[in-house]
Amino acid sequence: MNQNSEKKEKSRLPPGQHLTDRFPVLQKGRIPIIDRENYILELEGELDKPMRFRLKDLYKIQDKEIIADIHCVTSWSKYDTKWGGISFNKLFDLVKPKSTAKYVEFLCADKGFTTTVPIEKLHAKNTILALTYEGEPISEKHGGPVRPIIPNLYFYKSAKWVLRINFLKEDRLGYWERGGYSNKADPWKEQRYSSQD
Ligand SMILES: Nc1nc2c(c(=O)[nH]1)N[C@H]1C(S)=C(S)[C@@H](COP(=O)(O)O)O[C@H]1N2
Ligand SMILES: [Mo]
Repeated sequence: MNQNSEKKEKSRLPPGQHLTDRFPVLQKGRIPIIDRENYILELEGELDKPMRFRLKDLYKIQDKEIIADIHCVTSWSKYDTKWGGISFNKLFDLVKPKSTAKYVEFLCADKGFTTTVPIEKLHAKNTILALTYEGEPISEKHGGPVRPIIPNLYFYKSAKWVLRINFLKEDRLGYWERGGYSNKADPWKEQRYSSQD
């Protein structure tokens, strides 16, 4: 590796992170098992057209694949993870967020887990509502059947096992955020703890 490419590799890793080839599994409690046949995703809150989707209907509207580096606040990063699913722009075309929709809250099957992001974070072009990982339906342990992938923020914002997406006027702290982690969660600014917000 010449000096230039070494420098490039380094700048790809946010401050305080180290690279792993594994794919660690992290959640607050047990892995919930979701019945994919009867799964329903609800989009509600500040929307002109609140909607419910069955899993097979979500598969029909897939429009995007991303290859993303992911960064966990516990300091591991993994390069080039490949996810497929639905761009949030496409979802927004369907449910039509009102101008009052400023934040998006994800509510999950492991009861009590929530996380919220400002709506504009979901417009980033490397951000999707994911259904597949490396070409296969997302496994149970990695949050299947449905999870957002938001690589620009620490990975705790990429909620696993999402059942409801609630569009909010005001921000609302999530599970790890109430527990002392940053609500901003930008790995490049190393926003790890709520004391930094
Ligand atoms: N529903 C739910 N989503 C969650 C969590 C959780 O506890 N529950 N943990 C978060 C954290 S801290 C991380 S690092 C990633 C881990 O995702 P992975 O297990 O696919 O690596 O999921 C995030 N999403
Ligand atoms: Mo994490």
